[in-house]
Amino acid sequence: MKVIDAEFAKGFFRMCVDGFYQGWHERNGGNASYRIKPEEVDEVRNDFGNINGSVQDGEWQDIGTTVKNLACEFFMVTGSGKFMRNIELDPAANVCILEVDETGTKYRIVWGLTKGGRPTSELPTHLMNLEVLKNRDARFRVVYHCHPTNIIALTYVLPLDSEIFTREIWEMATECPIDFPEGIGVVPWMVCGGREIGVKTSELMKKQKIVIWAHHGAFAAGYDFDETFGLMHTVEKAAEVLVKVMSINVYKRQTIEPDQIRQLGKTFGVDIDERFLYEKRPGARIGER
Ligand code: 2HA
Ligand code: ZN
Repeated sequence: MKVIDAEFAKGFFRMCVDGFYQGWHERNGGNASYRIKPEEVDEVRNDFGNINGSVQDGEWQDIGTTVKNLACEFFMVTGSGKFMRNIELDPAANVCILEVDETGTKYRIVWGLTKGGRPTSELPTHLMNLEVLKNRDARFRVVYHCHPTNIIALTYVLPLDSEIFTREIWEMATECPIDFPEGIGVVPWMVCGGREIGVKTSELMKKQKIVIWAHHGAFAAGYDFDETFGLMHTVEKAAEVLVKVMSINVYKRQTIEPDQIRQLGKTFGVDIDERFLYEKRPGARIGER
């Protein structure tokens, strides 16, 4: 089967393009990765190395970090400098499949990037996240990074504190504590595109599946494309509500209270992390404890 006809590839392309239409991928902003299942690799293996007559040289390159637990696995990832918008028009030119070698330090491109290029600049972060997530629960396969406006806006006005961010976002939509009961991770501003920010992000991905990069964007992880995109969409929607609430007033007249969040946990059978259910002092403004 051709890669572009495979269900996993179609799901990957759709997630990227849907993000563009949400306004989360200006220019070449954002990137995505998917740890391909062995049976899916088998389905498309005969399409590797030859796209429209353009044969990838398949040279091994340094990842820039070590991901031993991903050795010999295959990944679909977006290309560095490529625009998500163009994935709709020509997926094979903007996305690639790469293979990680048996040491977990090198990769080679086996499909895609037909007009040249390299995998996303955030490859170290993607692979380190996928490794941590695989160790946590092998069903995790998708990591998605985008630049959602309201989430980014909040990183200028809320303390860069995971507990406060989570709590304020949770209060903005009933589904939030149910969808991400482990809360939101927050990384302070750092230079992107390297190993250091990847280490920091993957540390948080040991427990959480949504991590915000201050003044930059967010990373979401999930078992499949719908779950991952849906998680990002849910957090960004709640962030939009919070931006509107904060635009009207610095206080809330009423909100979803900690005991009500606990009730949600019981009703829906999810383990809500008590860390985020701190008592606020009377008269606290939004973003204060
Ligand atoms: O340009 O979003 O974080 C791609 C990015 C880098
Ligand atoms: Zn980015």
